[in-house]
Amino acid sequence: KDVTPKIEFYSRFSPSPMSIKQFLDFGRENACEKTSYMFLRKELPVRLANTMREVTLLPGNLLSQPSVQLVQSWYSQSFVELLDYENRSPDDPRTLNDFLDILIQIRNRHNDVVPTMAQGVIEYKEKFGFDPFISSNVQYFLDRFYTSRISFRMLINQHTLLFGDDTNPAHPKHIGGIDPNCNVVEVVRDAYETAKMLCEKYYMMAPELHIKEFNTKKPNRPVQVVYVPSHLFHMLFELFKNSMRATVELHENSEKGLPPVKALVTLGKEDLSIKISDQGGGVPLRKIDRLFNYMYSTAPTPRLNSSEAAAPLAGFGYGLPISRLYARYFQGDMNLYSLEGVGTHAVIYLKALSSESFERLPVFNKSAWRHYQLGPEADDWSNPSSDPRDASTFKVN
Ligand code: W6P
Repeated sequence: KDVTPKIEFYSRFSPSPMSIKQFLDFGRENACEKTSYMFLRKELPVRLANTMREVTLLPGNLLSQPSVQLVQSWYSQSFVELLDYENRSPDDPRTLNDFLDILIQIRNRHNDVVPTMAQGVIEYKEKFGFDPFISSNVQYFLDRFYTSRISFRMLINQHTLLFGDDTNPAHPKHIGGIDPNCNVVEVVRDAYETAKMLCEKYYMMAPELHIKEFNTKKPNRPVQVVYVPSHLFHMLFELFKNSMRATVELHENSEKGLPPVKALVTLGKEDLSIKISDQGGGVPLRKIDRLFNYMYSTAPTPRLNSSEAAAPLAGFGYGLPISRLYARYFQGDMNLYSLEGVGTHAVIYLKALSSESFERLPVFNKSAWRHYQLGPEADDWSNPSSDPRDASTFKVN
């Protein structure tokens, strides 16, 4: 059955962003499974269709790679399965149960989307090499594609956690995946300890952690936020792995031991900020963008040293770019400030208020379409190797 007209139909709707506050309010006040069902049976196909239309704009040579085709087939299958519910009444008791099952099935089908797309990029690079136009398109596309995936899983997780059988016994106060009183320092410690175990396993040592906390709203109270702890953990774990690796590799033979990794957690009126600082020697500014570049950081090509690439603590896969997407997903951000020769500060910004943390979602429209035609921004700055093209022209002989 050809579902192209349905994809076209649903892709004409823009996704409806939810705020964390809305997720919370909906989950708390006698959460209604029928309402959730009615919302999702439309919203999930809308988000899938927006993404599926955008996939087709990828360069043909990338789109045709087997891994990318496989991912596309997962999206089609899930889209078709959701269409089943277009006309199924929420009052039929089987509908809600079937819907729950199908959501779990869809979530599992999409578990390996990230490594499979990465494989597609590797396949492309092996055949066609690194191309700045393609890289810019891939960057634009994957940022949007993975953001859409994060949002899709957020919606599915809320529904299955709120209405599935498994009421989370470890976290009875959580509303689905959201902790209304997420203690940030606790997540920082947890992510640090997890990274530390990996670090010790491979290097037999790990830097210590020093934490400071400033709550300018309620001094002397721990910094809390309404947030998805698993997202915060994901970002912090990635940053700690990077900081630890840099620290150990620079200092492992030093007599003074390892300089600690430092965490600073601050809460202001608008922003909740988390800074992770290391003294791992830093990264020159010229190379910082690469840490967030999918095409650059995926492939075997830029990996100079295969023993380095094999180190599981390495990070430097898709960890950093995807961590930044998690931060941006609810209107935050993540930046790296490196001082070459000394070390790196990584800062995560989150919205302090749950009413301001709306989902930031890609929309498939004319403006998105234009990005794929344009490619990297036209070079309207001087090129040091050719400007002035020939100074001798201006010489007076
Ligand atoms: C480094 C490189 C890096 C990336 C991300 C976070 C921290 C660090 N430290 O040296």
